[in-house]
Amino acid sequence: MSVEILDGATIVGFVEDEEAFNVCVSDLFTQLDTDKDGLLSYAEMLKELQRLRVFETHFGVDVKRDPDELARVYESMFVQFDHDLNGRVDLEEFKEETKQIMLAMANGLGFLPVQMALEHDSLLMKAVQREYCPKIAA
Ligand SMILES: [Ca+2]
Ligand SMILES: [Ca+2]
Repeated sequence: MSVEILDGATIVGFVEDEEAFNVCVSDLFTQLDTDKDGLLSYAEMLKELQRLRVFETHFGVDVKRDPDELARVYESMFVQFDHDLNGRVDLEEFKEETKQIMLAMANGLGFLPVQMALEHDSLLMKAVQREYCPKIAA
């Protein structure tokens, strides 16, 4: 974890740089796909869903602590990714939904830069690094 300065424009710039974004998302997908079958199950997605939810809590969107309710939150997030509802998230679904989520984050952030603790392998960290180290995108 490290604390970085982030604003909406940084995220939008990252998402709109299709090549860099695709590489980063594919990379994350491969990392999450622990059994290497090319699809993400709910269990495989859980780590990423928890990470996304941390972001939501950061903005006070929801603060639920009841474990049953949390499980429902994660399940509904998973269904959001699983566009064809076959119980697995493929790379296309993952890319599409990640893009939507990141754009929604960018909207939430607006133009005001905020300080945020980011995990090193998270997409948001990649968005930040890309801005400061253009070599990563190349
Ligand atoms: Ca898998
Ligand atoms: Ca699916």
